[in-house]
Amino acid sequence: LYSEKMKNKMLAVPMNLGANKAGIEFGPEVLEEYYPDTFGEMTYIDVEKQRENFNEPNLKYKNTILHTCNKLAEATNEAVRDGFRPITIGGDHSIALGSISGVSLEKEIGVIWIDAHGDMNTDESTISGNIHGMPLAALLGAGDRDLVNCFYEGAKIDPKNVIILGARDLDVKEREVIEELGVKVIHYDDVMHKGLDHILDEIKDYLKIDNLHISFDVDSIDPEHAPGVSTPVRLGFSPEDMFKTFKFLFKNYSISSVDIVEYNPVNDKNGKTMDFVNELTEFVLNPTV
Ligand code: B3U
Ligand code: MN
Ligand code: MN
Repeated sequence: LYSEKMKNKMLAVPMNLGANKAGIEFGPEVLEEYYPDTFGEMTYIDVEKQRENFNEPNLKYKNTILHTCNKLAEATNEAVRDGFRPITIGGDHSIALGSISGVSLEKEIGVIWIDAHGDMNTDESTISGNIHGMPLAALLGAGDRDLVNCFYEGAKIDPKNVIILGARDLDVKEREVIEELGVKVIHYDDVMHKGLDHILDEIKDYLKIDNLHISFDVDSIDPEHAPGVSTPVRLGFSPEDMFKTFKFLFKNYSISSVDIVEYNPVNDKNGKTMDFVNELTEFVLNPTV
């Protein structure tokens, strides 16, 4: 086990404005109610509504999202300085802009972005205008300046230290941003064709960095097993494959920090997404490999 046993700091961010969809904001409180042993110790980062400029339809709710991400970045930064591993429970994926910015100020990190989507849009490439489709691009220095300069100025991570894993729904112009920045994408197609073991070897060969942040979007999982997300995409990882992937990551890297985002209890069926999120979080809190 490469990752030392670390104390965890659980942060909850009931954000739904990045997805512009109702339901995701209830994720943390539902998890806390049903699984108090896992989620009972979370510190909430409240979403305080800011005045918005609705002349920016390509950056919906930017001011409130940025305000929240700055507060979250303060919290993850303090956690890292105090020797904790920050675990951020969403909320939609826009909050990764904050969680990662707080950590990257303290240490150089790589990022594995496990997602059906790329979240590599900019305010120019986006179709939806939803900021949860943009955080990875902003962290790499692309797109709206205010997003790029969240918490501190400039890019937070280096494209050579980033992998998008499991993509199966990329926008056409988003693909151009990915190409321009040179970010490695392992499409879900590749996982199906090559097999997970081969893919994990490929990750190990590519990501030559000690400290790794895992940004996990629940919609990376097959909607059959995790329907409780805001934007389901057909196919995707089985829960077993994801546990195997997490074990591999904790074994081979020093995991600095983790996000678990986009769980939407409103779309869940029989609590199966909630149960999965609980199990995955239990593993993250107490990893055994
Ligand atoms: N790429 C689309 C869809 C999307 C991104 N992230 C999620 N959905 N969850 C967009 O809106 O940018
Ligand atoms: Mn995402
Ligand atoms: Mn997604």
